[in-house]
Amino acid sequence: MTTKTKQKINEIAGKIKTMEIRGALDIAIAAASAMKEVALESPDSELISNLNSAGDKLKSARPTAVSLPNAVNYIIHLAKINKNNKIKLSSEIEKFIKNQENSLKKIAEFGSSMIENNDTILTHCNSDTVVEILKKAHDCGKKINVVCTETRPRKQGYITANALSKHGIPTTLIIDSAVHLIMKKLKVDKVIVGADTVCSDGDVINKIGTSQIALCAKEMNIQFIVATQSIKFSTESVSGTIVKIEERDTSEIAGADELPGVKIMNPAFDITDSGYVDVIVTEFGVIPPQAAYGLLKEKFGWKLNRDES
Ligand code: RI2
Repeated sequence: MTTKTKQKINEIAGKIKTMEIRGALDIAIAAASAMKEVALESPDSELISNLNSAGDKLKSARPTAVSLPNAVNYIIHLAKINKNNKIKLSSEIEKFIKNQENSLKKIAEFGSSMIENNDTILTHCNSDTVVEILKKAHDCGKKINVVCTETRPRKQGYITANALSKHGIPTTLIIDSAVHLIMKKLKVDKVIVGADTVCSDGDVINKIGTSQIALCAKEMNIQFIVATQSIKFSTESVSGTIVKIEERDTSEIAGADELPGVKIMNPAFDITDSGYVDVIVTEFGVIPPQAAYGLLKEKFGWKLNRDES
């Protein structure tokens, strides 16, 4: 790998780590684009080893969103079957990236059709996928109100609230701990959240706080919807591998001298049991969480049937 490409990989991995590039889909697309550069500049004899080392660097940037290793592993798979044809390899990688972008539009179609006129919808963190659904529902003429959680400690809820408000959608921002109260007070009809990883048993890993919201929704009989591309389905979970929950730096919560002697924990994600998820909206349609394994088998057959990682 040339020094320039190495630097580029380090730069993208660094931006994913610091969350300058964030959101489970965006990190997958950024990694795939970086891998394409590596593929195009590598001599045939070094193609796979260069992609493996770039892929390892990118995958280590954030451990929880499985879209990242799935994208990297798929590019390596494509390189193995097109190793003597760079033009074909390049166009296959482009196709993969385009498919991810198109999947967002399909999910917006499926998801927005589930929204009814005058619905009040609560969302958590910032998911581009959820934002697309809500914008689409609004563009179709449905009157909706959206409640966004602040999403401590990084406050990604601000990004969601800004995007929706700029799009003309009535939006309310609340602190994370107000969810239970506001669900009752504003008569929330649906919760729609994104995902970082979907396990083969239908459990959903998403931004910390999601599982508490799911508990509240269950208690109040509010529909809990997850919107996600299939790239976030975890093939490893089929063989029982547990997804690692990212622990981020405690400085995101409090300064080193603020609470002397106090241990601070900063897990970035949590697991919502499939029993709390009503449906998962994917680019292939709306499925119950119990259908996650079937989708994995059908769409990731290349990964599950052969050892290509
Ligand atoms: P899209 C985000 O993770 C949130 O957990 C969000 O729900 C998820 O990625 C999916 O986002 P982070 O990068 O792919 O903020 O739908 O830690 O944009």
